[in-house]
Amino acid sequence: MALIKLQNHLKLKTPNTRGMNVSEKIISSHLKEGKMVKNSEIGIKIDQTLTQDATGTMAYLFLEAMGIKRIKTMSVSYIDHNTLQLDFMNPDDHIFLQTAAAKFGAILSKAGNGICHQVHLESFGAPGATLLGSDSHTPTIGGLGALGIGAGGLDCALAMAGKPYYLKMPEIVGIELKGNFQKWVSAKDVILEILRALTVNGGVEKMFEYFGEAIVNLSVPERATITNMGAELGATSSIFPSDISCHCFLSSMGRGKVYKEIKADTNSGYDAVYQINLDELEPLIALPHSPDNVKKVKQVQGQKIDQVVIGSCTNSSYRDMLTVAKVLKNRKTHPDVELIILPGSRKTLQALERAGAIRDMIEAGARIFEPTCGPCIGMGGAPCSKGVSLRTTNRNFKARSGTKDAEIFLASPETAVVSAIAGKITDPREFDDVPKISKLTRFHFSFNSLIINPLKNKQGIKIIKGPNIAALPRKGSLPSYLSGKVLIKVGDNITTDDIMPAGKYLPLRSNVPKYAEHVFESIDALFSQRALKEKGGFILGGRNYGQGSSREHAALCPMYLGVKAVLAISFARIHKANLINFGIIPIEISEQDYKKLKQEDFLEIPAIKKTLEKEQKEIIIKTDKTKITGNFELNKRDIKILLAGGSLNLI
Ligand code: MIC
Ligand code: SF4
Repeated sequence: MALIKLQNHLKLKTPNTRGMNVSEKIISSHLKEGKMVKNSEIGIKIDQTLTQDATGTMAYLFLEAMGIKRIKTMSVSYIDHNTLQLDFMNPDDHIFLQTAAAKFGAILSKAGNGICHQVHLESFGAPGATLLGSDSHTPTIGGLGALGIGAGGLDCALAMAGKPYYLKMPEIVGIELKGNFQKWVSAKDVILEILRALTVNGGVEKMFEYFGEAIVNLSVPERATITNMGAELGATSSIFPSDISCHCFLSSMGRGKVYKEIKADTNSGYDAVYQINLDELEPLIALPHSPDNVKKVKQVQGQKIDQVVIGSCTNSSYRDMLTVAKVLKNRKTHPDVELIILPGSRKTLQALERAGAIRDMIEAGARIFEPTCGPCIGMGGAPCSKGVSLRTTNRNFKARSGTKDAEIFLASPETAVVSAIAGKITDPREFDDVPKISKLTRFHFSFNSLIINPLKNKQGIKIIKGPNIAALPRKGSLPSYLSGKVLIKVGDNITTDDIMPAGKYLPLRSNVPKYAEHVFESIDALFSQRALKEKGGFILGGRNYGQGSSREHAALCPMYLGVKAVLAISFARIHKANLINFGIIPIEISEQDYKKLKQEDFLEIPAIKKTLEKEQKEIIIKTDKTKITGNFELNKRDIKILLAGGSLNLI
């Protein structure tokens, strides 16, 4: 066990006697509303936003519905999740995004330019800035000392319109890194160790800040691997200080000018502190079907694999790719293994090409895919039936790869490449010596025709909407009384992938009525038909309901089907905000009551409107046989939104 909790170490001293840590410095310099008191609501100014094609079409439709003329933030609209263009639907989304970016004044990163988080790190991120992204891995930017937060597209649209972003002031957890990595151990093993110890809901309402003697040796892309997968902990964000490493990285990208130092004051502290001794860390691996199902690689060594995928926003940097290429040089991938490699950005791809790394990969038998999300989101590269795929991605939820009965393991690029050669899961420490890789101090830049900057004059720009871009569905304000059946009862840690599958359905992201046909499809194929037949009803969930991605379709499509409230033991942060934004009431219930209720039960919530209007915390829910008490964890603003039937109605 490399991670330990430190008692009474650097704990927060009283606010007026201490300095600030990095998270507090950034939050306080952006604070618009509220006080930095743990768990109370704050509103912060957003400097930059990021959207991607799978969530971006909605964000821009919301901007249009709000009547916004020109956005107020530095915003980049990325096309990276779905670039396969199997028919008109996907390219129509791309054209919509390109024309909407031009109209509203956002930068467009076209299909093929790379994965949003990797490109943002390389080309747009700035230490000390706030970045709101309609993608749960937006905290990747924390590797550069910026505050990145994932949210739904509607919240991003509001930020683009210049509104503050509201969140609960998180608990700030310090993670001290000390010692040195053993050979073949890397950043991915750090975050897998944290996931092993703290689990997928261990970060809810928390922000993780890294410090300690070992961080000087970590480059920005290594730090970004760690902050990226803070999303898998359910954390609000994760961050490293901005120091010499950031300066080197920004200079190598030709952006040294945006560097500024941001370090924690020496008399600052954290709400809780953990320590990881890197000397004790071993290569780790997450087993199917959850990123926190972590074991030592040596415990599963020998497991035969069919596929290895190296890439995704977690591990697709030049550093990771070059390491992989060096290992592959003059070697061959195992004949029974398909090796797919996706560099994270076109810039990285170009640098690898110049370094001869792509040649080494190709000669070893790797398939090189375009820099996109691809197999990570089930958009191509699916494993065979019952296939075993070892990936450097960040999520291994069941069916996410596109193959329902496939088994996905998550590990570092080092473990992945060595296993691709061996044909089975292999502890890389049993391999030859670690290849030496030298840092690239300066990336070569050619004109990037895949980045389109907004024109100053937007006269004559028309947003083009193909037939797949459907109108936004709306709902009325909250009625005084709710009733209906429990349409489905699900267990703990239900992901937004379970609620709203992505993969082959990504082209339907701009078409809510069509996409809604697939709600809960992998758990219960008849859900959407039943919901429509019953004219809506309730969803019953366990703990951490809605973990994972930021996709607001997991709220928007159930809303379209008439879902009125979700009763769950607890909710994941982004999904809860999305439910509220679309007028679906999140109601917390006890574990005992959860056990009492079953699918098909008829529920009545007689006084819903009055109870919310009076800001009461509890509500009586009647069932056929009994009564249970539901709880609201809502603030005044949430209540206003719910009474109006969603954020758009309120605006
Ligand atoms: C994911 O990794 O699940 C996604 C696809 O990037 C999502 C966003 C989406 O569903 O479009 C995320 O992480 O928020
Ligand atoms: Fe794309 Fe996967 Fe990263 Fe989501 S987790 S942004 S799908 S690469």
